[in-house]
Amino acid sequence: MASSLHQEQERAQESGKGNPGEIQRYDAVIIGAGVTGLYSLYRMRELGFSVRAFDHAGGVGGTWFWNRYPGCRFDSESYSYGYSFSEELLQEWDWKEHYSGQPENERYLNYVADKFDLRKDIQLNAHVDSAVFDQTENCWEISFEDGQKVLGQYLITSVGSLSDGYTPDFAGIESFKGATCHTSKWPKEGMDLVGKRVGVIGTGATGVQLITEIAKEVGHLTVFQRTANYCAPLRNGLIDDETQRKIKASYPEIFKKCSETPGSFMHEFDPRSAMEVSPEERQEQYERLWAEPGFKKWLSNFRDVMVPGEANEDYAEFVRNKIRERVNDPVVAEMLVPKDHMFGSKRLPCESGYYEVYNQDNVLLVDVREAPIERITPQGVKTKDAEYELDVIIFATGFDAVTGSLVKLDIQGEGGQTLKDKFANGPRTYMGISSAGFPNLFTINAASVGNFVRAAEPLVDWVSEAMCYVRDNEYMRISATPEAENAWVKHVNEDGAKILRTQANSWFVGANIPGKARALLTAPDTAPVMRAKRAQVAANGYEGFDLQ
Ligand code: N01
Repeated sequence: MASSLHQEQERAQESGKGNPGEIQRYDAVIIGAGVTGLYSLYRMRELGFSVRAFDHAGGVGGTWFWNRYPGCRFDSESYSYGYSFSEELLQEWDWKEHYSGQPENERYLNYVADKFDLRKDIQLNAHVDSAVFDQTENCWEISFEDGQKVLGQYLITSVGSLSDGYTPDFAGIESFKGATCHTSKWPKEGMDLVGKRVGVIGTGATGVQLITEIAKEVGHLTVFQRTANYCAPLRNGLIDDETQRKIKASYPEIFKKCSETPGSFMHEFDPRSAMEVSPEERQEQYERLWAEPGFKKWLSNFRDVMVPGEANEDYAEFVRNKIRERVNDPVVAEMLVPKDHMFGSKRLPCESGYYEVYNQDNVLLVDVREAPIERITPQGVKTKDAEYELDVIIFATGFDAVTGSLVKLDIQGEGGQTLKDKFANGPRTYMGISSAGFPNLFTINAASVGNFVRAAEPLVDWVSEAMCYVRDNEYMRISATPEAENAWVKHVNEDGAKILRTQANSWFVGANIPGKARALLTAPDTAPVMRAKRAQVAANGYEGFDLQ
Protein backbone atom coordinates (compact mmCIF):
# COMPACT_ATOMS: atom_id res chain seq x y z
CA MET A 1 0.00 0.00 0.00
CA ALA A 2 2.70 2.44 1.02
CA SER A 3 4.68 2.09 -2.20
CA SER A 4 1.70 2.68 -4.49
CA LEU A 5 0.75 5.68 -2.41
CA HIS A 6 4.32 6.92 -2.75
CA GLN A 7 3.97 6.84 -6.52
CA GLU A 8 0.69 8.71 -6.31
CA GLN A 9 2.27 11.23 -4.01
CA GLU A 10 5.19 11.75 -6.36
CA ARG A 11 2.72 12.46 -9.13
CA ALA A 12 0.88 14.85 -6.84
CA GLN A 13 4.11 16.64 -6.00
CA GLU A 14 4.97 17.04 -9.63
CA SER A 15 1.62 18.63 -10.25
CA GLY A 16 1.43 20.68 -7.05
CA LYS A 17 -2.08 20.16 -5.76
CA GLY A 18 -2.75 17.39 -8.32
CA ASN A 19 -4.94 17.56 -11.39
CA PRO A 20 -8.26 19.37 -11.13
CA GLY A 21 -10.87 16.97 -9.80
CA GLU A 22 -8.26 14.37 -8.84
CA ILE A 23 -8.29 13.40 -5.16
CA GLN A 24 -4.79 12.67 -3.85
CA ARG A 25 -4.45 9.87 -1.34
CA TYR A 26 -1.79 9.73 1.36
CA ASP A 27 -0.94 7.41 4.19
CA ALA A 28 -1.12 10.34 6.56
CA VAL A 29 -2.60 13.79 6.29
CA ILE A 30 -1.17 16.14 8.90
CA ILE A 31 -3.04 19.27 9.83
CA GLY A 32 -0.60 21.88 11.05
CA ALA A 33 2.97 22.78 10.10
CA GLY A 34 4.09 24.01 13.49
CA VAL A 35 6.50 22.36 15.89
CA THR A 36 4.71 19.00 16.04
CA GLY A 37 3.46 19.05 12.44
CA LEU A 38 6.96 19.53 11.05
CA TYR A 39 8.34 16.73 13.18
CA SER A 40 5.39 14.43 12.36
CA LEU A 41 6.05 15.01 8.66
CA TYR A 42 9.76 14.32 9.05
CA ARG A 43 9.34 11.19 11.18
CA MET A 44 6.48 9.61 9.22
CA ARG A 45 8.21 10.26 5.91
CA GLU A 46 11.41 8.66 7.26
CA LEU A 47 9.37 5.56 8.10
CA GLY A 48 8.20 5.24 4.50
CA PHE A 49 4.73 6.72 4.79
CA SER A 50 3.39 9.03 2.15
CA VAL A 51 2.56 12.19 4.04
CA ARG A 52 1.29 15.67 3.32
CA ALA A 53 0.94 18.49 5.82
CA PHE A 54 -1.56 21.32 5.45
CA ASP A 55 -1.63 24.59 7.33
CA HIS A 56 -3.94 27.56 7.08
CA ALA A 57 -1.02 29.90 7.76
CA GLY A 58 1.05 31.48 5.02
CA GLY A 59 4.24 30.06 6.54
CA VAL A 60 5.50 27.23 8.70
CA GLY A 61 6.01 27.58 12.46
CA GLY A 62 2.52 27.33 13.97
CA THR A 63 2.50 29.23 17.24
CA TRP A 64 5.75 30.98 16.24
CA PHE A 65 4.23 32.04 12.92
CA TRP A 66 1.12 33.58 14.44
CA ASN A 67 2.24 35.01 17.79
CA ARG A 68 4.46 37.81 16.55
CA TYR A 69 3.33 40.37 19.12
CA PRO A 70 6.13 42.50 20.64
CA GLY A 71 7.84 40.68 23.49
CA CYS A 72 6.83 37.15 22.46
CA ARG A 73 9.52 34.68 23.48
CA PHE A 74 10.29 31.32 25.07
CA ASP A 75 9.89 30.73 28.78
CA SER A 76 11.90 27.49 28.51
CA GLU A 77 15.62 27.61 27.78
CA SER A 78 16.10 27.87 24.00
CA TYR A 79 18.44 24.86 23.91
CA SER A 80 15.89 22.72 25.74
CA TYR A 81 13.18 23.64 23.24
CA GLY A 82 14.84 22.74 19.89
CA TYR A 83 14.41 19.38 18.17
CA SER A 84 16.69 16.61 19.38
CA PHE A 85 16.35 14.21 16.45
CA SER A 86 19.29 15.49 14.41
CA GLU A 87 22.76 15.90 15.88
CA GLU A 88 23.72 17.88 12.79
CA LEU A 89 20.89 20.34 13.40
CA LEU A 90 21.85 20.68 17.06
CA GLN A 91 25.44 21.50 16.14
CA GLU A 92 24.56 23.84 13.27
CA TRP A 93 22.03 26.00 15.01
CA ASP A 94 23.23 28.77 17.35
CA TRP A 95 20.59 29.97 19.78
CA LYS A 96 21.43 33.62 20.34
CA GLU A 97 19.57 34.15 23.62
CA HIS A 98 18.88 31.92 26.60
CA TYR A 99 15.15 32.58 26.07
CA SER A 100 14.79 33.16 22.39
CA GLY A 101 12.29 35.59 20.87
CA GLN A 102 9.61 34.93 18.24
CA PRO A 103 11.57 36.18 15.19
CA GLU A 104 14.44 33.81 15.97
CA ASN A 105 12.09 30.92 16.76
CA GLU A 106 10.27 31.38 13.47
CA ARG A 107 13.64 31.49 11.67
CA TYR A 108 14.63 28.24 13.40
CA LEU A 109 11.50 26.39 12.26
CA ASN A 110 11.97 27.69 8.71
CA TYR A 111 15.58 26.51 8.84
CA VAL A 112 14.37 23.04 9.91
CA ALA A 113 11.80 22.98 7.09
CA ASP A 114 14.50 23.81 4.56
CA LYS A 115 17.22 21.58 5.98
CA PHE A 116 15.03 18.48 5.90
CA ASP A 117 13.33 19.41 2.64
CA LEU A 118 9.93 19.41 4.31
CA ARG A 119 8.35 22.17 2.22
CA LYS A 120 7.75 19.95 -0.78
CA ASP A 121 5.22 18.03 1.34
CA ILE A 122 3.56 21.04 2.92
CA GLN A 123 0.66 23.02 1.53
CA LEU A 124 0.18 26.43 3.11
CA ASN A 125 -2.89 28.69 3.05
CA ALA A 126 -4.99 25.52 3.21
CA HIS A 127 -8.14 25.99 5.30
CA VAL A 128 -9.78 22.72 6.37
CA ASP A 129 -13.56 22.70 6.09
CA SER A 130 -14.16 19.16 7.34
CA ALA A 131 -12.63 15.72 7.83
CA VAL A 132 -14.98 12.77 7.38
CA PHE A 133 -14.12 9.13 8.07
CA ASP A 134 -15.03 6.73 5.26
CA GLN A 135 -15.84 3.42 6.97
CA THR A 136 -15.69 1.44 3.73
CA GLU A 137 -12.28 2.70 2.65
CA ASN A 138 -10.93 3.13 6.19
CA CYS A 139 -9.64 6.57 5.41
CA TRP A 140 -10.31 10.22 6.08
CA GLU A 141 -11.58 12.58 3.44
CA ILE A 142 -10.37 16.06 4.19
CA SER A 143 -12.11 18.94 2.42
CA PHE A 144 -10.69 22.43 2.13
CA GLU A 145 -12.34 25.81 1.80
CA ASP A 146 -11.25 26.15 -1.85
CA GLY A 147 -12.91 22.87 -2.84
CA GLN A 148 -9.76 20.72 -2.74
CA LYS A 149 -10.14 17.25 -1.21
CA VAL A 150 -7.51 14.75 -0.12
CA LEU A 151 -7.68 11.28 1.40
CA GLY A 152 -5.53 9.99 4.22
CA GLN A 153 -5.50 6.62 5.92
CA TYR A 154 -4.48 8.58 9.01
CA LEU A 155 -5.47 12.03 10.12
CA ILE A 156 -2.88 13.64 12.38
CA THR A 157 -4.02 16.82 14.09
CA SER A 158 -0.89 18.79 14.93
CA VAL A 159 -2.94 21.92 15.40
CA GLY A 160 -1.35 23.09 18.64
CA SER A 161 -2.77 23.43 22.13
CA LEU A 162 -2.90 27.22 22.14
CA SER A 163 -3.82 28.12 18.59
CA ASP A 164 -7.48 29.11 18.57
CA GLY A 165 -7.31 32.74 19.70
CA TYR A 166 -10.23 33.84 21.87
CA THR A 167 -11.72 37.32 21.73
CA PRO A 168 -14.55 37.88 24.24
CA ASP A 169 -17.86 38.73 22.71
CA PHE A 170 -17.94 42.31 24.03
CA ALA A 171 -21.00 44.31 23.03
CA GLY A 172 -20.23 47.01 20.48
CA ILE A 173 -16.88 45.52 19.48
CA GLU A 174 -17.42 46.29 15.79
CA SER A 175 -18.32 49.93 16.52
CA PHE A 176 -14.80 50.83 17.66
CA LYS A 177 -13.32 53.46 15.34
CA GLY A 178 -9.66 52.70 16.08
CA ALA A 179 -7.53 49.62 15.33
CA THR A 180 -7.97 46.28 17.11
CA CYS A 181 -5.86 43.14 17.18
CA HIS A 182 -5.72 39.81 18.98
CA THR A 183 -2.16 39.01 20.02
CA SER A 184 -2.23 35.63 18.25
CA LYS A 185 -3.03 37.33 14.91
CA TRP A 186 -0.45 40.10 15.14
CA PRO A 187 0.12 41.48 11.62
CA LYS A 188 3.45 40.66 10.01
CA GLU A 189 4.02 44.33 9.22
CA GLY A 190 3.44 45.17 12.91
CA MET A 191 1.05 47.66 14.52
CA ASP A 192 1.80 51.36 14.69
CA LEU A 193 1.54 52.10 18.41
CA VAL A 194 4.05 54.94 18.72
CA GLY A 195 2.52 57.81 20.64
CA LYS A 196 -0.94 56.22 20.55
CA ARG A 197 -3.49 55.68 23.34
CA VAL A 198 -3.44 51.90 23.60
CA GLY A 199 -5.65 49.61 25.68
CA VAL A 200 -4.66 46.02 26.47
CA ILE A 201 -7.30 43.60 27.74
CA GLY A 202 -5.76 40.57 29.47
CA THR A 203 -2.80 40.04 31.77
CA GLY A 204 -1.87 36.38 31.20
CA ALA A 205 1.60 35.29 30.00
CA THR A 206 0.94 36.98 26.65
CA GLY A 207 -0.33 40.26 28.09
CA VAL A 208 2.62 40.42 30.49
CA GLN A 209 5.17 40.05 27.65
CA LEU A 210 3.33 42.46 25.37
CA ILE A 211 2.63 45.19 27.95
CA THR A 212 6.29 45.32 29.03
CA GLU A 213 7.43 45.83 25.46
CA ILE A 214 4.85 48.28 24.13
CA ALA A 215 4.97 50.46 27.25
CA LYS A 216 8.30 51.68 25.83
CA GLU A 217 6.68 53.30 22.80
CA VAL A 218 2.99 54.06 23.31
CA GLY A 219 1.71 57.52 24.21
CA HIS A 220 -0.56 56.17 26.93
CA LEU A 221 -1.33 52.64 28.03
CA THR A 222 -4.47 51.42 29.79
CA VAL A 223 -4.28 47.84 31.06
CA PHE A 224 -7.59 46.12 31.79
CA GLN A 225 -6.86 43.40 34.34
CA ARG A 226 -9.44 40.89 35.57
CA THR A 227 -7.09 38.57 37.48
CA ALA A 228 -3.64 39.46 38.80
CA ASN A 229 -0.99 36.85 38.04
CA TYR A 230 2.10 35.62 39.82
CA CYS A 231 4.93 36.65 37.46
CA ALA A 232 8.63 36.04 37.93
CA PRO A 233 11.74 37.61 36.40
CA LEU A 234 12.94 35.81 33.26
CA ARG A 235 16.51 37.14 33.48
CA ASN A 236 17.21 36.56 29.81
CA GLY A 237 20.63 37.14 28.29
CA LEU A 238 22.74 36.62 25.19
CA ILE A 239 24.62 33.36 24.82
CA ASP A 240 28.35 34.02 24.52
CA ASP A 241 30.69 31.84 22.44
CA GLU A 242 32.04 29.87 25.38
CA THR A 243 28.53 29.08 26.67
CA GLN A 244 27.48 28.17 23.13
CA ARG A 245 30.29 25.60 22.95
CA LYS A 246 29.30 24.19 26.34
CA ILE A 247 25.64 23.93 25.34
CA LYS A 248 26.51 22.11 22.12
CA ALA A 249 28.71 19.67 24.01
CA SER A 250 26.03 18.92 26.56
CA TYR A 251 22.88 18.27 24.52
CA PRO A 252 22.71 14.61 25.60
CA GLU A 253 22.69 15.66 29.27
CA ILE A 254 20.19 18.48 28.64
CA PHE A 255 17.75 16.13 26.92
CA LYS A 256 18.30 13.39 29.49
CA LYS A 257 17.47 15.85 32.28
CA CYS A 258 14.36 17.05 30.42
CA SER A 259 13.24 13.45 29.94
CA GLU A 260 13.32 12.86 33.69
CA THR A 261 11.37 15.89 34.92
CA PRO A 262 7.57 16.19 35.25
CA GLY A 263 7.09 18.92 32.63
CA SER A 264 10.09 18.03 30.41
CA PHE A 265 11.94 21.16 31.50
CA MET A 266 15.60 21.12 32.52
CA HIS A 267 14.78 21.83 36.16
CA GLU A 268 14.43 19.29 38.94
CA PHE A 269 12.45 19.78 42.12
CA ASP A 270 14.28 19.85 45.43
CA PRO A 271 13.12 16.58 47.04
CA ARG A 272 12.80 18.30 50.43
CA SER A 273 9.63 19.79 51.81
CA ALA A 274 9.68 23.57 52.31
CA MET A 275 8.14 23.01 55.72
CA GLU A 276 10.83 20.54 56.84
CA VAL A 277 13.61 23.12 56.77
CA SER A 278 14.04 26.16 59.00
CA PRO A 279 12.36 29.44 58.00
CA GLU A 280 15.85 30.91 57.36
CA GLU A 281 16.88 28.05 55.09
CA ARG A 282 13.57 28.26 53.27
CA GLN A 283 13.95 31.98 52.71
CA GLU A 284 17.56 31.55 51.57
CA GLN A 285 16.46 29.02 48.93
CA TYR A 286 13.56 31.21 47.76
CA GLU A 287 15.93 34.20 47.35
CA ARG A 288 18.67 32.17 45.66
CA LEU A 289 16.25 30.70 43.12
CA TRP A 290 14.60 34.07 42.56
CA ALA A 291 17.95 35.40 41.35
CA GLU A 292 18.22 32.56 38.80
CA PRO A 293 16.84 32.76 35.26
CA GLY A 294 13.65 31.18 33.92
CA PHE A 295 11.49 28.55 35.58
CA LYS A 296 14.13 27.52 38.12
CA LYS A 297 12.38 29.50 40.89
CA TRP A 298 9.26 27.48 40.14
CA LEU A 299 10.46 24.03 39.12
CA SER A 300 13.65 23.67 41.16
CA ASN A 301 11.92 24.72 44.32
CA PHE A 302 10.91 22.53 47.27
CA ARG A 303 8.75 19.71 45.94
CA ASP A 304 5.65 20.72 47.93
CA VAL A 305 5.60 24.26 46.53
CA MET A 306 3.81 22.67 43.59
CA VAL A 307 1.22 20.85 45.70
CA PRO A 308 -1.85 22.56 47.21
CA GLY A 309 -1.10 23.29 50.88
CA GLU A 310 1.06 25.19 53.34
CA ALA A 311 4.31 25.26 51.32
CA ASN A 312 2.48 26.52 48.26
CA GLU A 313 0.91 29.38 50.23
CA ASP A 314 4.23 30.20 51.90
CA TYR A 315 5.92 30.62 48.52
CA ALA A 316 2.92 32.49 47.10
CA GLU A 317 3.36 35.10 49.86
CA PHE A 318 7.08 35.37 49.03
CA VAL A 319 6.18 36.12 45.39
CA ARG A 320 3.46 38.60 46.43
CA ASN A 321 6.04 40.51 48.48
CA LYS A 322 8.43 40.54 45.51
CA ILE A 323 5.66 42.23 43.49
CA ARG A 324 4.90 44.75 46.25
CA GLU A 325 8.62 45.73 46.38
CA ARG A 326 8.67 46.73 42.73
CA VAL A 327 5.59 48.94 42.42
CA ASN A 328 5.80 52.48 43.83
CA ASP A 329 2.10 53.11 44.44
CA PRO A 330 0.90 50.74 47.19
CA VAL A 331 -2.68 50.80 45.86
CA VAL A 332 -1.53 49.76 42.37
CA ALA A 333 0.82 47.19 43.92
CA GLU A 334 -2.07 45.55 45.79
CA MET A 335 -4.07 45.42 42.55
CA LEU A 336 -1.18 43.49 40.96
CA VAL A 337 -0.88 41.01 43.80
CA PRO A 338 -2.76 37.75 43.16
CA LYS A 339 -4.94 36.63 46.03
CA ASP A 340 -7.58 34.42 44.45
CA HIS A 341 -5.60 31.46 43.14
CA MET A 342 -2.68 29.32 44.20
CA PHE A 343 0.86 29.91 42.97
CA GLY A 344 1.58 27.53 40.07
CA SER A 345 -2.06 26.76 39.31
CA LYS A 346 -1.52 28.73 36.09
CA ARG A 347 1.62 28.62 33.97
CA LEU A 348 4.01 31.14 35.50
CA PRO A 349 4.43 34.18 33.24
CA CYS A 350 8.09 35.16 33.06
CA GLU A 351 8.71 38.88 32.72
CA SER A 352 11.45 41.38 32.02
CA GLY A 353 10.42 44.60 33.73
CA TYR A 354 6.64 44.08 33.81
CA TYR A 355 5.94 45.52 37.24
CA GLU A 356 8.07 48.64 36.66
CA VAL A 357 5.73 49.53 33.77
CA TYR A 358 3.14 50.49 36.41
CA ASN A 359 5.56 53.10 37.79
CA GLN A 360 5.36 55.00 34.48
CA ASP A 361 3.18 58.15 34.49
CA ASN A 362 1.56 57.19 31.20
CA VAL A 363 0.31 53.76 32.36
CA LEU A 364 -3.05 53.14 34.04
CA LEU A 365 -4.17 49.83 35.57
CA VAL A 366 -7.93 49.25 35.57
CA ASP A 367 -9.49 46.48 37.65
CA VAL A 368 -12.22 44.98 35.48
CA ARG A 369 -13.25 42.45 38.08
CA GLU A 370 -14.26 45.36 40.31
CA ALA A 371 -15.78 47.32 37.42
CA PRO A 372 -16.39 44.91 34.51
CA ILE A 373 -16.17 45.91 30.88
CA GLU A 374 -19.72 46.72 29.76
CA ARG A 375 -19.07 47.39 26.12
CA ILE A 376 -16.68 48.62 23.49
CA THR A 377 -17.74 52.05 22.22
CA PRO A 378 -16.68 53.89 19.05
CA GLN A 379 -14.16 55.77 21.25
CA GLY A 380 -12.80 52.99 23.44
CA VAL A 381 -13.72 50.73 26.37
CA LYS A 382 -16.59 51.40 28.77
CA THR A 383 -16.50 49.73 32.16
CA LYS A 384 -19.10 49.93 34.91
CA ASP A 385 -17.24 52.98 36.29
CA ALA A 386 -15.81 54.91 33.36
CA GLU A 387 -15.12 55.17 29.65
CA TYR A 388 -11.51 55.00 28.47
CA GLU A 389 -10.74 56.68 25.15
CA LEU A 390 -8.33 54.72 23.00
CA ASP A 391 -6.77 54.66 19.52
CA VAL A 392 -5.96 50.94 19.62
CA ILE A 393 -7.41 47.98 21.56
CA ILE A 394 -5.30 44.84 21.88
CA PHE A 395 -6.95 41.62 23.00
CA ALA A 396 -4.46 39.53 24.97
CA THR A 397 -7.39 37.35 25.97
CA GLY A 398 -5.92 33.90 25.38
CA PHE A 399 -7.08 30.80 23.59
CA ASP A 400 -9.84 28.24 23.38
CA ALA A 401 -7.14 25.76 24.34
CA VAL A 402 -6.51 22.21 23.14
CA THR A 403 -10.01 21.30 21.94
CA GLY A 404 -10.90 24.67 20.31
CA SER A 405 -8.84 24.19 17.15
CA LEU A 406 -9.70 20.48 17.03
CA VAL A 407 -13.46 20.80 17.01
CA LYS A 408 -13.31 23.65 14.49
CA LEU A 409 -11.92 21.15 11.97
CA ASP A 410 -15.41 19.58 11.85
CA ILE A 411 -14.12 16.04 12.32
CA GLN A 412 -16.80 13.41 11.66
CA GLY A 413 -16.12 9.83 12.72
CA GLU A 414 -18.06 6.60 12.40
CA GLY A 415 -21.79 7.05 11.90
CA GLY A 416 -21.31 10.79 11.30
CA GLN A 417 -20.60 11.50 14.96
CA THR A 418 -18.70 14.79 15.32
CA LEU A 419 -15.79 15.32 17.65
CA LYS A 420 -17.47 18.59 18.66
CA ASP A 421 -20.54 16.74 19.97
CA LYS A 422 -18.45 14.05 21.56
CA PHE A 423 -16.29 16.59 23.40
CA ALA A 424 -19.26 18.76 24.49
CA ASN A 425 -18.73 17.86 28.15
CA GLY A 426 -14.92 17.75 27.93
CA PRO A 427 -12.48 15.75 25.83
CA ARG A 428 -13.15 12.00 25.61
CA THR A 429 -9.93 10.32 24.54
CA TYR A 430 -7.59 7.49 25.38
CA MET A 431 -4.28 9.01 26.54
CA GLY A 432 -5.16 12.24 24.75
CA ILE A 433 -4.38 10.80 21.33
CA SER A 434 -7.26 8.62 20.18
CA SER A 435 -11.03 8.72 20.55
CA ALA A 436 -13.39 5.74 20.18
CA GLY A 437 -15.41 5.97 16.96
CA PHE A 438 -12.71 8.05 15.26
CA PRO A 439 -10.38 5.40 13.81
CA ASN A 440 -6.95 6.37 12.50
CA LEU A 441 -7.21 9.82 14.04
CA PHE A 442 -4.31 10.85 16.25
CA THR A 443 -4.93 14.06 18.16
CA ILE A 444 -1.30 14.89 18.81
CA ASN A 445 -2.12 18.43 19.95
CA ALA A 446 -4.25 17.20 22.84
CA ALA A 447 -1.67 15.20 24.68
CA SER A 448 1.31 17.31 25.67
CA VAL A 449 1.88 19.97 28.28
CA GLY A 450 5.03 21.55 29.74
CA ASN A 451 7.98 21.96 27.39
CA PHE A 452 6.01 21.25 24.24
CA VAL A 453 8.84 20.12 21.96
CA ARG A 454 10.34 17.72 24.51
CA ALA A 455 6.89 16.23 25.12
CA ALA A 456 5.88 16.22 21.45
CA GLU A 457 8.91 14.41 20.00
CA PRO A 458 8.39 11.13 21.93
CA LEU A 459 4.65 11.36 21.33
CA VAL A 460 5.10 11.69 17.56
CA ASP A 461 7.58 8.79 17.71
CA TRP A 462 5.00 6.67 19.52
CA VAL A 463 2.23 7.48 17.03
CA SER A 464 4.58 6.77 14.10
CA GLU A 465 5.52 3.41 15.62
CA ALA A 466 1.83 2.58 16.12
CA MET A 467 1.30 3.31 12.43
CA CYS A 468 4.20 0.96 11.58
CA TYR A 469 2.61 -1.74 13.76
CA VAL A 470 -0.68 -1.38 11.89
CA ARG A 471 1.12 -1.51 8.54
CA ASP A 472 3.41 -4.42 9.43
CA ASN A 473 0.51 -6.50 10.76
CA GLU A 474 -1.64 -5.69 7.74
CA TYR A 475 -4.37 -3.98 9.71
CA MET A 476 -6.19 -1.06 8.18
CA ARG A 477 -7.42 0.77 11.22
CA ILE A 478 -6.67 1.49 14.84
CA SER A 479 -8.95 3.15 17.32
CA ALA A 480 -9.38 3.44 21.07
CA THR A 481 -11.87 1.01 22.59
CA PRO A 482 -14.79 2.61 24.48
CA GLU A 483 -13.65 0.78 27.64
CA ALA A 484 -10.10 2.17 27.48
CA GLU A 485 -11.47 5.61 26.79
CA ASN A 486 -13.90 5.47 29.73
CA ALA A 487 -11.11 4.42 32.07
CA TRP A 488 -8.86 7.22 30.80
CA VAL A 489 -11.56 9.90 31.18
CA LYS A 490 -12.22 8.67 34.73
CA HIS A 491 -8.48 8.89 35.48
CA VAL A 492 -8.23 12.42 34.05
CA ASN A 493 -11.22 13.66 36.03
CA GLU A 494 -10.48 11.92 39.33
CA ASP A 495 -6.70 12.23 39.50
CA GLY A 496 -6.75 15.57 37.70
CA ALA A 497 -8.91 17.04 40.46
CA LYS A 498 -6.01 16.63 42.91
CA ILE A 499 -3.34 18.54 40.99
CA LEU A 500 -2.49 22.23 41.12
CA ARG A 501 -3.29 22.80 37.44
CA THR A 502 -7.00 22.22 37.98
CA GLN A 503 -7.33 24.59 40.95
CA ALA A 504 -7.56 27.90 39.06
CA ASN A 505 -9.91 29.18 36.38
CA SER A 506 -7.49 28.85 33.50
CA TRP A 507 -7.24 27.43 29.99
CA PHE A 508 -5.93 24.18 31.52
CA VAL A 509 -9.52 23.34 32.44
CA GLY A 510 -11.34 25.39 29.78
CA ALA A 511 -12.56 27.83 32.43
CA ASN A 512 -11.43 30.86 30.40
CA ILE A 513 -14.08 30.26 27.72
CA PRO A 514 -17.68 31.10 28.67
CA GLY A 515 -19.89 28.02 28.24
CA LYS A 516 -17.01 25.55 27.81
CA ALA A 517 -17.34 22.49 30.02
CA ARG A 518 -14.84 22.50 32.86
CA ALA A 519 -12.49 19.55 32.42
CA LEU A 520 -8.75 19.04 32.49
CA LEU A 521 -7.74 19.25 28.81
CA THR A 522 -4.48 17.35 29.15
CA ALA A 523 -3.24 14.30 31.01
CA PRO A 524 -2.86 14.72 34.78
CA ASP A 525 0.32 12.61 34.64
CA THR A 526 3.92 13.76 34.41
CA ALA A 527 5.74 13.41 31.09
CA PRO A 528 7.83 10.38 32.21
CA VAL A 529 4.67 8.62 33.46
CA MET A 530 2.91 9.27 30.17
CA ARG A 531 5.85 7.92 28.18
CA ALA A 532 5.92 4.80 30.37
CA LYS A 533 2.15 4.29 29.96
CA ARG A 534 2.38 4.58 26.20
CA ALA A 535 5.36 2.23 26.08
CA GLN A 536 3.42 -0.32 28.13
CA VAL A 537 0.41 -0.04 25.82
CA ALA A 538 2.64 -0.69 22.79
CA ALA A 539 4.47 -3.56 24.51
CA ASN A 540 1.10 -5.18 25.18
CA GLY A 541 0.17 -5.14 21.49
CA TYR A 542 -1.60 -1.77 21.65
CA GLU A 543 -3.73 -2.61 24.61
CA GLY A 544 -6.88 -0.49 24.73
CA PHE A 545 -6.94 -0.13 20.97
CA ASP A 546 -9.14 -1.95 18.53
CA LEU A 547 -7.12 -3.10 15.52
CA GLN A 548 -8.86 -4.24 12.36
O1 N01 B 1 -3.88 33.60 27.83
P1 N01 B 1 -4.49 33.46 29.30
P2 N01 B 1 -2.37 33.96 27.41
N1 N01 B 1 -12.57 40.40 30.27
O2 N01 B 1 -5.76 32.71 29.11
C1 N01 B 1 -8.15 37.88 30.34
C2 N01 B 1 1.27 30.20 26.78
N2 N01 B 1 2.18 31.32 26.59
O3 N01 B 1 -2.38 34.08 25.92
O4 N01 B 1 -7.40 35.50 34.16
C3 N01 B 1 -11.40 40.73 30.79
O5 N01 B 1 -3.50 32.97 30.25
C4 N01 B 1 -7.88 36.80 31.35
O6 N01 B 1 -8.43 37.16 32.60
P3 N01 B 1 -8.76 35.98 33.69
C5 N01 B 1 1.27 29.79 28.24
O7 N01 B 1 1.13 28.40 28.33
C6 N01 B 1 3.50 31.08 26.70
O8 N01 B 1 -1.84 35.08 28.17
O9 N01 B 1 -9.49 34.91 32.91
N3 N01 B 1 -10.29 39.96 30.73
C7 N01 B 1 -6.35 36.76 31.32
O10 N01 B 1 -5.80 37.82 32.04
C8 N01 B 1 0.04 30.50 28.75
O11 N01 B 1 -0.49 29.91 29.91
C9 N01 B 1 4.38 32.12 26.59
O12 N01 B 1 -9.57 36.64 34.71
C10 N01 B 1 -10.40 38.80 30.08
C11 N01 B 1 -6.09 36.96 29.83
O13 N01 B 1 -7.24 37.59 29.27
C12 N01 B 1 -0.87 30.39 27.56
O14 N01 B 1 -0.04 30.60 26.45
C13 N01 B 1 3.92 33.41 26.36
C14 N01 B 1 -11.60 38.40 29.48
C15 N01 B 1 -5.87 35.65 29.10
O15 N01 B 1 -4.81 34.97 29.68
C16 N01 B 1 -2.02 31.37 27.49
O16 N01 B 1 -1.55 32.68 27.82
C17 N01 B 1 2.57 33.61 26.23
C18 N01 B 1 -12.72 39.25 29.60
N4 N01 B 1 -13.91 38.92 29.08
C19 N01 B 1 1.70 32.57 26.35
N5 N01 B 1 -11.40 37.20 28.89
C20 N01 B 1 5.82 31.85 26.70
O17 N01 B 1 6.54 32.57 27.36
C21 N01 B 1 -10.12 36.87 29.12
N6 N01 B 1 -9.52 37.84 29.84
C22 N01 B 1 6.36 30.67 26.00
